[in-house]
Amino acid sequence: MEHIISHFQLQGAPIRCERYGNGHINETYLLETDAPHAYILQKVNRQVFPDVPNLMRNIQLVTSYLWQQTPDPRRVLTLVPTTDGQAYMVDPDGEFWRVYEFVTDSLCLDRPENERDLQQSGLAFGTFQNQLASFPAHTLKEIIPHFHDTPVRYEQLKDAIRMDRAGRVKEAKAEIEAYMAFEKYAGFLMNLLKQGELPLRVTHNDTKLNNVLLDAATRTPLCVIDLDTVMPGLAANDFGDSIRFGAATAREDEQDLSKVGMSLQLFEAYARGFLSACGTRLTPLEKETLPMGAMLMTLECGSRFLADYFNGDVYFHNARPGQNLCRARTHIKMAQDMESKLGQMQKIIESIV
Ligand code: ADP
Ligand code: GN1
Ligand code: MG
Repeated sequence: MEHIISHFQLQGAPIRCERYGNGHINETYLLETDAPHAYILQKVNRQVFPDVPNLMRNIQLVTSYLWQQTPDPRRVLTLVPTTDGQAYMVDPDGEFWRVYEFVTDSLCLDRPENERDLQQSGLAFGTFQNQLASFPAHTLKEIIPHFHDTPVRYEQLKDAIRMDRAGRVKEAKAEIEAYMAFEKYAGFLMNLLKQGELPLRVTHNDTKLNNVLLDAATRTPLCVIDLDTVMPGLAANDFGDSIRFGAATAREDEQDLSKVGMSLQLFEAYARGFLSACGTRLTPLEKETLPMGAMLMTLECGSRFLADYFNGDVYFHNARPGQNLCRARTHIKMAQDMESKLGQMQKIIESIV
């Protein structure tokens, strides 16, 4: 690790470097120096991201664009260059490492403590989308093709079932059936996109609550992080992924399914924050499709957890055996709850608009 750290232009000498955060993809460390100064050191997951140079190029383009609007290292994710001025280094094993400024006095939440926290995260992601509204989208590389193409994700689930690499399909017949019962919805947003009814925007694509930092003192938005998947996408998906995670009544991997559902109060809180920041930019149809975005992102993410379970847990970090199956179960339960609440969600959006 010392060899890797020595490649970056740091203030002070390193004194501590420990695993940090609850991300499912990258290997993240909090790195502290005697300056004193703190950094985030990350090994980028190259199984998930096969084209790290272009991923890093996207992040550089987006963060320098945001920096022009808000030149403040607590408000824009800030890359720390290597000693030879690069945005990342490659170690002898071919692993990619990068360093960010640690955003100090910030909160990263896995659950909102109250409705206001979620409203503030909505404000953060809505503002992010607003700030990137004029960003030249064509300069961004599509880092994971079909990332939020729900019908393709369903096909990937079916492939995983067919291959049954880990021999687990027999344990999850009921879950498979439940997901398949929702397949009829999968193409809803992608069809509107193909018909030219919905616009592509520069979106974050991974808008969960723990990808935004709030100011620890005021609990107001500081900085949107985890920019690996910034690409052209649909506003409803950015909205929906936040609802999937933040408006849930239980954790992503809750084992007691009786606790799992979507809270309409939290839904409303997020919608208020999000729409107050970017509502005027969205078309009437984009606003109308926000509830569907919530349900589809929940189904899609759940189908990805289930597929990963069948593939032998090769994509998402798993802290315990069966965690992916557990996540898939909460997500289908959430999607069922959302289906029954689509009308109420619609009314909430109309009341805000
Ligand atoms: P992953 O793709 O694995 O989710 P993230 O980039 O989201 O990786 O980082 C994982 C966690 O590390 C975040 O949820 C957050 O807690 C923390 N983190 C990441 N970047 C920063 C930063 N610049 N300042 C403070 N904390 C950060
Ligand atoms: C991953 O990286 P992280 O933990 O913020 C995943 C998202 C999923 C999410 C589920 C690149 O997000 O797509 O929605 O887990 N990121 C990637 O919690 O696949
Ligand atoms: Mg993350």
